[in-house]
Amino acid sequence: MIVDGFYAILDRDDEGLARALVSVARVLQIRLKDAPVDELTRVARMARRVCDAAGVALVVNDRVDVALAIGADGVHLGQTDLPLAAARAIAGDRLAIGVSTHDLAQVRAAVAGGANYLGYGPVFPTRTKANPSPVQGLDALRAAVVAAGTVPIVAIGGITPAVVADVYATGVAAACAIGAINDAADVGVAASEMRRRAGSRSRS
Ligand code: TZP
Ligand code: MG
Repeated sequence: MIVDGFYAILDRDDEGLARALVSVARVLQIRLKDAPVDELTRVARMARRVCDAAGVALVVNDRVDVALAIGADGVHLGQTDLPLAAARAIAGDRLAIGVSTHDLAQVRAAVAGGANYLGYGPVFPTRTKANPSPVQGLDALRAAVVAAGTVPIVAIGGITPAVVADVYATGVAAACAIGAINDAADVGVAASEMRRRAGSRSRS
């Protein structure tokens, strides 16, 4: 799975939103924090269909079992989810494994543990995540890119069309936004605006 450009997160059971997101993203993560696992599985199958039609990679948040069951390309793990080594023991090379990181020690540990890509943030203040880690800023993001070496970093947290070019300028492989698109009055318009401001880094 190649992590590059714009990385979108589907945070609800909404096929229209999924279609808007895959029109700009190269990777779509499904992240339903409050859904029971049967609902996550059902919505992930919908997302799989939408991603296949668009040629976009699909990542499941939190659940290695669901990711394997629905034929996802990857799984995304936080610092308190199944540890990376345990996930790798289950998934082998069938899934790319992404790990959320919030400081340089976590970046180094995830790289040493063989993560395929890293999330890093929150780069800016966010209202989307409950109990977010401290805001990192662009300088810390740049340092994380250096520390990660060849492992791609996805920047997350408070990213809007207005700052997405500054985020790419740090050297990250990808940028991710939830609220700036998903919570917009018109998600199609918001996705187009993100595409315009992300320039060549979005799907064209
Ligand atoms: N991890 C760090 S910040 C964040 C996650 C899942 C939420 C990002 O959402 P938004 O709306 O793009 O700030
Ligand atoms: Mg998690």
